[in-house]
Amino acid sequence: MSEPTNSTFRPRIFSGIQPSGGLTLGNYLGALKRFAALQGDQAETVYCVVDLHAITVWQDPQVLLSRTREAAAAFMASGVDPAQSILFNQSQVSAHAEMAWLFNTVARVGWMYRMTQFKDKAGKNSENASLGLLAYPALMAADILTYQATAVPVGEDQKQHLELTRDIAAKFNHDYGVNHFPITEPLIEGVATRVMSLRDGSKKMSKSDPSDASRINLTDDADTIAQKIRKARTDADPLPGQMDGLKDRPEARNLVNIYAALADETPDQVLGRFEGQGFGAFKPALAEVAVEAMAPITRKMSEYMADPAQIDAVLADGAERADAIARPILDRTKEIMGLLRTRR
Ligand code: AQP
Repeated sequence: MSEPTNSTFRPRIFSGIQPSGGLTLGNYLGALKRFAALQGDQAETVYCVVDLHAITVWQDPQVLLSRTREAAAAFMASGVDPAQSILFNQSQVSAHAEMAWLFNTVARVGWMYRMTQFKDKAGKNSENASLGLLAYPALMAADILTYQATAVPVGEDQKQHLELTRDIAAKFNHDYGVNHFPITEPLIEGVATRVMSLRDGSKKMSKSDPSDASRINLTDDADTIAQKIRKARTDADPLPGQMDGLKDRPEARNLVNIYAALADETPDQVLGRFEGQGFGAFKPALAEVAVEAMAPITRKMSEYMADPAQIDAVLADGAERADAIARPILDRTKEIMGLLRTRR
């Protein structure tokens, strides 16, 4: 059996975001902004609010409902157009959960224990973590491969899970002697693939970080954004003319990267203008760029959130369209595995 190549498959992009908290600037720059930019290219785009992933850690049911709608609003406010892309929430398309079970039989337990996100999230008390948190990457592989997606735009933190998706696809293809799943390409591009916490340059900006000051939320108003940037941890040194000079200054590097990503410039272009200046000059300029970029998104999000019925209609339509792609691929997967199909 020759190795499958992605040219065997129709170009299709899949990605998702968990409604496990309010979305952040990290989600915007690492994911949402790029999701919007990939529309209308040659590939079909399928985007998902992954609520089944969110419940791998406890979620208040009422809060989860509203965060799911808020995440959908954030997709649309960031430029994901439901006419150009399929936008839905994961739990409405049962093929994801069914495929995840099939992949639980393909993936190996050792693969799951190696995942750094599991180690980080389960912490010292891993015996007490949900089984879902351990199996999370098999569901993520299912999200992607149920659409035979050929490419997945993600931030750097998801790279290891993407590699596991490729391992599952390759093992399935090998074990059953088929070319059924593509070996999905990760699209980890740009200067903001890993936006760091504003309080600690060694930690990723994350929606579930207990410190609200560590992140910029997509719902923060202009004053809050400016205040968080003003208080962001930095150092006392002036800025160099090039990124090489920021190797050992993670907080400074992070703020320059954020500026560059928001302004659609390279970090060296940004530093070219601020060389020799300190954060007293840089932070107000960054706040201005951030407010200018984020204010329209925050405004559109609250407009969408004012009409939850409209969001629900978009998600219902997206779920129908997603199901129409996913169902035949799932059925074929079951057939390949020898699961008897008698209902038509
Ligand atoms: N800090 C980040 N920088 C760049 N990209 C990021 N992403 C998340 N944080 C950053 C990207 O956003 C997409 C959706 O991620 P997710 O919501 O599925 O989960 P996550 O990666 O675990 O994000 P969080 O914010 O850290 O969520 P919690 O706190 O619930 O774990 C992915 O493409 C991710 O790479």
